[in-house]
Amino acid sequence: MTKDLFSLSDSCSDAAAPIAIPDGEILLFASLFSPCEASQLFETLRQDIQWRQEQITLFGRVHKLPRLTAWYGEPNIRYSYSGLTHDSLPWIPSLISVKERIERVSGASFNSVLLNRYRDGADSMSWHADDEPELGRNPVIGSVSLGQTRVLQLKHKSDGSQRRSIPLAGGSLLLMRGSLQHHWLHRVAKSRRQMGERINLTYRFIA
Ligand SMILES: O=C(O)CCC(=O)C(=O)O
Ligand SMILES: [Mn+2]
Repeated sequence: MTKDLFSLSDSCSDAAAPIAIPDGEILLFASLFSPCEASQLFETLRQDIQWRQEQITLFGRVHKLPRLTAWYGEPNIRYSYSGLTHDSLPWIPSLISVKERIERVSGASFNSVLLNRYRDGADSMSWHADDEPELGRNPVIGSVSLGQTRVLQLKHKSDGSQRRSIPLAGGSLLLMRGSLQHHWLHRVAKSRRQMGERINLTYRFIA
């Protein structure tokens, strides 16, 4: 009986709920990390990651990116996002632990991670798809959230009636795969509500 209860709670943390969506696949592991693990990880990453305030130039004007970012992974991996190109910083143990956990439940392999730190509700990420050529045709993106719950919004590129909103709580893993990046855009919108800090990690495989 006790053993059954233990295996029940194990399978709970690894339990994935598919989100019904055409033209792509999304799986949500609502609590892949326990509240204790998630809050330890949040503090560790807040301290140990080399967070950067990037700037982008739009129509000749320089803007601060509305969040802090960092890029880690295996050596010699270059990645471009928001018009910025970076070499990865070397893995640190906490990032490797998370990578191994999500590789185990997803069956996918990752060699790099983009980190985003949303300091409050004014920080955001605008509509985009993770469709850079170096990610390959149907990339698997493993998105781990820590801290404040924020809503990931999705909209279909050609069918305006198709929209989804997925609250991403601390400790969750969202897996995006199949043709999703081809057909859908996603964003984290600003919020006027009082919001605490959130860290999101998107693990990727760069060819
Ligand atoms: O913060 C999030 O949940 C989304 C992050 C994201 O879309 C990205 O890093 O490409
Ligand atoms: Mn994205």
